Amino acid sequence: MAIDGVYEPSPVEWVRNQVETYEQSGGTEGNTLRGTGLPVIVVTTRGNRSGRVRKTPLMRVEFEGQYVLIASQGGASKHPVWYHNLKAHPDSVEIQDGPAPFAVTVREVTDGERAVWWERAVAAFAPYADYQIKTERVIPVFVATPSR
Ligand code: F42
Repeated sequence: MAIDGVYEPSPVEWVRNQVETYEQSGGTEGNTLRGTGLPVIVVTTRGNRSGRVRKTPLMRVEFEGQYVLIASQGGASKHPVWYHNLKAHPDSVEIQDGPAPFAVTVREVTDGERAVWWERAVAAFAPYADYQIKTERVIPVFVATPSR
């Protein structure tokens, strides 16, 4: 079921365009990170302050039906805003990985569980390791499980 509310596109043009292309093509276009050929998904969240619907492309890291979401933001010093959206509304989340979005529940993982998922993420997208070196924050890791 779609998340109710007003959709507020990203203020960043290339991110906004990627979401639009992905959605309009049913995931057949705009489905890789520019210049890499590596697959992306589109994650819908609810804004933790505005309550508006937000859409964020992230790398596709799937393992046995679950997805890992890495709040790396290129190794920036602050968490991306969507981190706070997921923490505030972990049950108002959808993933699009192909033609149609589906509902998921997310949880942040820590310690040993984080280490296992982090390794999977770096295997799929090696730059995550560089991003962790670049920043003093521990990059948050979420596991997203499809709702039944
Ligand atoms: N970012 C990652 O962190 N990890 C990835 O694996 C990743 C992959 C990726 C692949 C393709 C691609 O196109 C982009 C990719 N990105 C990846 C970048 C990602 O899509 C985001 O652009 C990036 O992580 C920054 O996320 P952000 O949520 O900080 O985005 C900012 C620019 C943004 O949209 N800000 C909005 C704004 O209007 O300024 C706010 C959006 C928002 O959610 N607001 C909240 C609300 O309530 O509505 C709260 C506002 C607040 O201040 O608390």
